[in-house]
Amino acid sequence: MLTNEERTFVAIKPDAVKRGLIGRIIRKIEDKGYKIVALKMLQVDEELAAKHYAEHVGKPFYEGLVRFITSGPIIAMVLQGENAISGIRKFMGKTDPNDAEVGSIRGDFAQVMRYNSIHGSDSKESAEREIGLYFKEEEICDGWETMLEMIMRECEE
Ligand code: D4T
Repeated sequence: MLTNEERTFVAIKPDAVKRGLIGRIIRKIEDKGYKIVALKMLQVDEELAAKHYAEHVGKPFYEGLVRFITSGPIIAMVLQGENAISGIRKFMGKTDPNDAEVGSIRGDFAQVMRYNSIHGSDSKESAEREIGLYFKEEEICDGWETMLEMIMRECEE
């Protein structure tokens, strides 16, 4: 059994969708072994964008951020795994792609802060809130076993 299994919300942003990076980003997530327990493509409208980015209302970049996130479809996902919230944040790299480590998603796939390809929840509270914004409980499918879960079940008492 994983000792600190967490669920987190991840979105592939419109820049990455339009650049044809969906498959490559999901490939990295699957290679790492995170369990994708929900996934859909959707167009974020202004109402959903305002809820998602409520913490940024009033900041100078807010209007541009909403314009961007509503500019095309996103891929919304729920991922599950050991320390998945902080793990995915590390995996994504810093918010500004110029500071993001090479090998991270933003480090490898993005150049400009606003158009930084991927979003991931930054805390347990954000994860719960964001999962609830994008998914109904019945859309989350975790009743199956990843290879890592199988290996651990076989090797642990
Ligand atoms: P998200 O929320 O998209 O995963 O990004 P982060 O958690 O890494 O960063 P954030 O919430 O501080 O910013 C949200 C979103 O706004 C864009 N942004 C941010 C921007 O366009 N200009 C800015 O000055 C900042 C700080 C990038 C990500």
